[in-house]
Amino acid sequence: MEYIDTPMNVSAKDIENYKRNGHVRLNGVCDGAHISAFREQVTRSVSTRKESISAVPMEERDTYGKAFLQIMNLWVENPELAKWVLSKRFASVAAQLMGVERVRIYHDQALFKEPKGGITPWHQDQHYWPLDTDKCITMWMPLMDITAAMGTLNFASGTSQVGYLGDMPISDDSESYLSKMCEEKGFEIVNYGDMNAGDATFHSGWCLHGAPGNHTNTLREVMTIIWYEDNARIIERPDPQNRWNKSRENDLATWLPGCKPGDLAASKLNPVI
Ligand SMILES: O=C(O)CCC(=O)C(=O)O
Repeated sequence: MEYIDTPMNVSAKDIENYKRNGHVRLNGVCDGAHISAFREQVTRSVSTRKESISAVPMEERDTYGKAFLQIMNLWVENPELAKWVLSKRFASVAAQLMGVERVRIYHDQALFKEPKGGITPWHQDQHYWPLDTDKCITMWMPLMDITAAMGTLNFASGTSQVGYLGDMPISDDSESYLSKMCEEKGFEIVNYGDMNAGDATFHSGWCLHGAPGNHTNTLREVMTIIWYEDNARIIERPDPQNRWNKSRENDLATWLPGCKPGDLAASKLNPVI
């Protein structure tokens, strides 16, 4: 079997840590012999997209614009990259951490933090996702060796078990409100520091996280992939828990085309792995 379709075994201790903290770091998820091929396909796809160049000077952008270049769902345009994004190796790690048999892909995104790029404000990813399950996970993988000074993620341990912390899209407001909340509630903040290309952190949809700015002159090249458990549904409408917001509506139209509230979350963009 090809390397990328050979499942990777995750230890019971790493699974336990993920369950407890909502995040975990695993080294060598893509090994040194293969990461350059993955990086080549990502950078090839990124270079074809207009979002990969910002003509606006850093100091004139808002906080979100300073945080990173965000280039989404690259796999659909590049069959060579699709082999990586839809690979069983990466998906097997996601499935083991969440304790499920099969996952579906939600979307991928390259997150390139530019030299002197700004902070990534504290946020919860699941604020944006219309998925009626807590079993959602992101793999965050540097495509090059990176130092903490380039902006490795900060995680607030245990927030994944608390769930929804407020209607907070990524913004200056989410940064100030959620950092104050972390202090008050005493959530431990973990940053895994320098990482080699192909190491990865995994965090759950409700795990509060952010990142410092990129204090170096080097572009931080990171690829992310998001999966959720197979058989998950889209939140009903009206929702007794009142979970609908504008971001979830946009995500439903973009990443689950043709699906409606209450349906299985299973559009043509979400193959099972
Ligand atoms: O790369 C970053 O700075 C932020 C990443 C992030 O928020 C995510 O992958 O969910």
